[in-house]
Amino acid sequence: MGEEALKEMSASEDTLVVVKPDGVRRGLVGEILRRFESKGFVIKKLHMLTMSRSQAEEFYSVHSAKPFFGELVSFITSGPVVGAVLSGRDAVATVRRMVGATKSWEAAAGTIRGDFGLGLTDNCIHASDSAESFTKESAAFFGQTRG
Ligand code: 3AN
Repeated sequence: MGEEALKEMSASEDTLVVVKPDGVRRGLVGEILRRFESKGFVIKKLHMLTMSRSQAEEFYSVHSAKPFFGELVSFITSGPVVGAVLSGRDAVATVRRMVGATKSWEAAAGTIRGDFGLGLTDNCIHASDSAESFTKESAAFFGQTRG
């Protein structure tokens, strides 16, 4: 295998996105996943579920000391969500750029948050911010599900 091909392989990583309850309620699951597939990411896992309170607390544990933690947990448990493990080049950073800024009203046009909402807690989608967060969050999200 050539040096370029090896470099290409090592640049591939996994990240987790979760379409939040507002995104699911508004029928945006297909549009959001389409953007990632069109970009070239491969969906390695896909699962719809409604998080329990304890699952949400584990999922958002890095934010447990934040003043908005309660709001975050209430919102993410308010309805079904769709989680996907996406695999591809520089996935964590590239997916975060496609997701856009946390405050949807400030997010750039062309990003998911920039195109589909005005919310803060209800900002359509969550995406892991590091490889370490991906490991923790996907364990919390997928738990014992197979595959
Ligand atoms: P991001 O999702 O862009 O990584 P974080 O990690 O800063 O944003 O925050 C996690 C989630 O917490 C956000 N997606 C958003 O839903 C919520 N959040 C962030 N800041 C606030 C805030 N000041 N008030 C309420 N919710 C917030």
